[in-house]
Amino acid sequence: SSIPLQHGAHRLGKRTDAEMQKWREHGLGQFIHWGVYAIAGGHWQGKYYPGAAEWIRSWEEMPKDAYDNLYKEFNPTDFDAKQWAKQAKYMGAKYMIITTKHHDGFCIWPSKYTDYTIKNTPYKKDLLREIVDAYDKEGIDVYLYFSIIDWHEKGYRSAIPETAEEKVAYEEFKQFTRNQLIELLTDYPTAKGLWFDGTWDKAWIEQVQFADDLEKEMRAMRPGLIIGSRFRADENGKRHFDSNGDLMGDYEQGWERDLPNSIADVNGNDWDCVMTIPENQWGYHSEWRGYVKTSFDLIDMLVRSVSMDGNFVLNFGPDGKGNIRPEETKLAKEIGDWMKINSEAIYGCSYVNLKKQGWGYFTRKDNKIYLTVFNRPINNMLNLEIAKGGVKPVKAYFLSDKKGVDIVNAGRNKQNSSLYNLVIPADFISGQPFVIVLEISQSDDDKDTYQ
Ligand code: H79
Repeated sequence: SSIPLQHGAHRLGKRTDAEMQKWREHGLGQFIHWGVYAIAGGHWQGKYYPGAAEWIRSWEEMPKDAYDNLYKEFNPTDFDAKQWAKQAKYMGAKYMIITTKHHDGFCIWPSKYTDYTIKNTPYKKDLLREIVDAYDKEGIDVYLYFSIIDWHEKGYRSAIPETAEEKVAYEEFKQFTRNQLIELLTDYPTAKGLWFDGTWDKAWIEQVQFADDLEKEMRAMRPGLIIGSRFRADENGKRHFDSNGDLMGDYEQGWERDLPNSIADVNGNDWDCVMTIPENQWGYHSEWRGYVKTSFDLIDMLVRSVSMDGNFVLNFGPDGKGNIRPEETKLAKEIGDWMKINSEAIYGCSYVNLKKQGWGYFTRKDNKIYLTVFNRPINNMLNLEIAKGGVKPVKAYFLSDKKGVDIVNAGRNKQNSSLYNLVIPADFISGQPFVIVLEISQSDDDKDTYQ
């Protein structure tokens, strides 16, 4: 049963247009968090801030006034957009998301609606323009991250405005927000979509009609524009999914530093996972503490995302001078090295309805199923179980060198599924997760049933 909603989902089911299909096929993306918080690098006057570096302004030890003047020192003389884009290209990213404005309100483009922008730093030049141009040139689609929270803008409120004066100020803030979004879409016409954040404030959740109108306005301005589920709430304050449980926006945007456990968790929707390299640092923090993910971990998350029909977006936090830190450069290289050999199992691939196996993940494109092996069984046998009436294995081989892999037919089980073992040659050695391609045809059988 469904209740009538004025401001719920505008569409049921996935988008079917070419722009969204392209997004869906990306598989791997890059996130970049860059702003004046990169100057502080998670420290103030030598003191370590244990939170996420881009949140340092909210720290009690951080004088707000000092933070709001950091921009006067923002001069990223080492910044080279072409180099960033080349690195992302090598890693295998097909799209990137750049923070145009984080919660602190600092704009990396020269917005004409505030003075708190790159234009008034010693650097002066439009960072967003350089980034968009460089990534466009590499053929990497650009998406604009935009925070609705804006700690710098005077009319901004987190709580619902109460006084008449506050209400007027908040109305101005809403217009300011709209102006900036229209400005971004007008001035950066190649950007493919918007990635919203900071939309959980009570004040914003209440702006149901305004946000819905604004979303429609942005979409009308730019046919094909892609916006996730984090922009607006429905009239009952429901976010991401409306009061009927239907996804609002083009893809589910709730997987932040988290992955679905199984395909059941994503309900047939498009989704992205945005992931940090340390546990929770997006902007540059000069002192990473705690566990730092390895390229093995990240490739696992990438393949796992694609195996459940999602995109995996890995975050980078360049420093205040514009350098991507060596740890991140190394990981980008390692992921890129892996992608050089194995990206066929990623791009354009989707979920396969086969029983999950412990050795790794299935992905599929056309008549090829890719088995990406992370946990090689001691007996070198990869188990495969295909339900009755399912696809039929034709041949198997390594993606890297096309060397054949034997398929042993292992009969049927109680549920009448066909069982197979793919046999990894004992002398095959790999220091990396590896991919076996299984070519399939549609089943013609169901004759040789379980006896
Ligand atoms: O930009 C990165 C983070 O800075 C930002 N999103 C990523 C992409 C982010 N901001 N906050 N969070 C992530 C965590 C959110 C915490 C919340 Fe809450 C808990 C939001 C609502 C409940 C903290 C407590 C903020 C408001 C109340």
